[in-house]
Amino acid sequence: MKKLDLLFIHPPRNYEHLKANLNKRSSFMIVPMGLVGLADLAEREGFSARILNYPLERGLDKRFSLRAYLGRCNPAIVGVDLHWAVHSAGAIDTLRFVKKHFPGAFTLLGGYSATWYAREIMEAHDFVDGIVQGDAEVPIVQLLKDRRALDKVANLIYREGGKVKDNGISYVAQEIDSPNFARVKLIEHWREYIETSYHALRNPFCIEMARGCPFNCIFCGGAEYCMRRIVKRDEVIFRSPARVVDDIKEFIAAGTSKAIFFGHGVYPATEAYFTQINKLIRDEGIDLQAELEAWRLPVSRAFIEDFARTYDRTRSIVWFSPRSFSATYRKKFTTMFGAFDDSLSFSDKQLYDFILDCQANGMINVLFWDMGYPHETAADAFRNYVKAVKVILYGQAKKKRVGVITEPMLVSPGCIADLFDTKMGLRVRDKSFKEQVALGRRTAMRVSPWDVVSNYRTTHFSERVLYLINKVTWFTYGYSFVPVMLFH
Ligand code: B12
Ligand code: SF4
Repeated sequence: MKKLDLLFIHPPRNYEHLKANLNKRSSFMIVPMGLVGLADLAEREGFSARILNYPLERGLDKRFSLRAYLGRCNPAIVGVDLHWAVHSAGAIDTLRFVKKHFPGAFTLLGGYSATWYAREIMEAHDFVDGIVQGDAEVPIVQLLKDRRALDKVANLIYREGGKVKDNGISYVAQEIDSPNFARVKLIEHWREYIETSYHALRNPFCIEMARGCPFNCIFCGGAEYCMRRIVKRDEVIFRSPARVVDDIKEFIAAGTSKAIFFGHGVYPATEAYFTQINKLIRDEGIDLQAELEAWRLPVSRAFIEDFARTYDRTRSIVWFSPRSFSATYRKKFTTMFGAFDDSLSFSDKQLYDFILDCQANGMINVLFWDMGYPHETAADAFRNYVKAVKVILYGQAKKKRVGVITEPMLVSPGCIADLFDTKMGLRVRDKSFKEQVALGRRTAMRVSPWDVVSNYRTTHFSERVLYLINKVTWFTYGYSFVPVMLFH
């Protein structure tokens, strides 16, 4: 049988609780968007490539056998994504299984979390042959072309003569126009993937637009400061608007969905970029529902109007994370950490203007509120909660579509809160890969509020208290979505 050159497997979060999570958001079945680009590049270089989404396959067929699938396609390289740390247990168990039954396959990991934990993983798990650290476009092609010259593969950490060798990170993508990130047909059961992501998980297909972020939100592993350390990226790069629209057109042409999620946010410096994309979408007459996150305020009224007239306004969503609705806490945070992280340095007026502009243009707003910020006291949390309730009640009285959500935070590996936790009044658990795997196995992590998980405490709130507040407040927020669904 002809060998498949490259098989990517998107792993489940864990195998222990997979059955309870199938077809739910907590199955974590979204595939890293870069993976489609890698499979596309491999094909264009003349190699055969597929993406298998394990949690999706199990959701479609409870008796799905990975062993039988691997037997059929006989892959030379099996790459498992460990982009999100929540997949630590599932990713490592998948590769262990692959090596056990198909010892001839080259077992590979990649993604942010695999990069952060690369040495620990290589030293503890001899069934992992290599990890591509950081961006993988050039390394994956090099690996496909010659597996006898591993020392020449950029960004690879691998084994030689029983020793771990690290080539270091020399490749950081400077252009991402050439890959095609929307060739969804490279994913097994791609139609079902798009439909399940959208309907069951509420996650429209994510469109790749950029690499990196210019901001330093303290809980984010993809912040500028962290990107420099983890993947050696020191500047944000963007795809050209025309290539973004090419991908959107290719995605729509697949015929399964007309909904997308923009993979980069809007903030003052990206308004012009999005405006160019919007114009191309209008010029092409593409009928599209879009979801966009505002990464910083203000977002100008002109931009919101432009966005609303480009996309299906009744179903498009503009997201924003105020983090705290309490202006008092925001000021406190900004005084302490604002020189570094300015995410809380907006005024109530900017927040309300933003919501009212989106509402005046008929769109839905979803606002994320986080719990357990540094030095947030019970009084801060109470003010935060009362203000959130006011926003909900105001929206309902005026028949506005504003939903408010909170979920407990998991500290991302290598983020600022992880690196400097004790200096910031936090105490983070699960810092090593071993602990991430154990955390992954411990809980079913069903959707809030039934099974919430956090991995840190603050000076004012224990993990237990964060957990309880989340359970209690969740119902208020759940209720905020009633008008979002009712008022059209
Ligand atoms: C857009 C985005 C999303 C989108 C879409 C993501 C998608 N389909 O890729 C949505 C909203 C769906 C999302 C969801 C989640 N996200 Co998110 N997301 C982002 C964001 C803002 C940008 C990601 C990005 O630009 N990627 C760039 C693309 C091109 O890279 P890529 O897909 O990773 O692929 C490249 C490499 O990583 C590598 N690679 C990836 N996989 C593999 C596998 C192999 C074998 C190889 C060789 C290489 C390789 O090669 C690719 C090409 O170079 C980042 C923040 C940031 N600034 O980065 C957070 C971020 C990545 N997300 C994060 C998290 C935690 C999540 C969730 C777990 C949140 C949750 N609790 O639900 C979920 C997971 C969903 C799931 N598995 O089902 C964290 C990850 C931290 C960590 N180390 O674990 C980040 C860093 C934000 C944060 N708060 O810290 N996310
Ligand atoms: S959370 Fe902050 S740092 Fe992370 S991607 Fe969003 S805006 Fe950038």
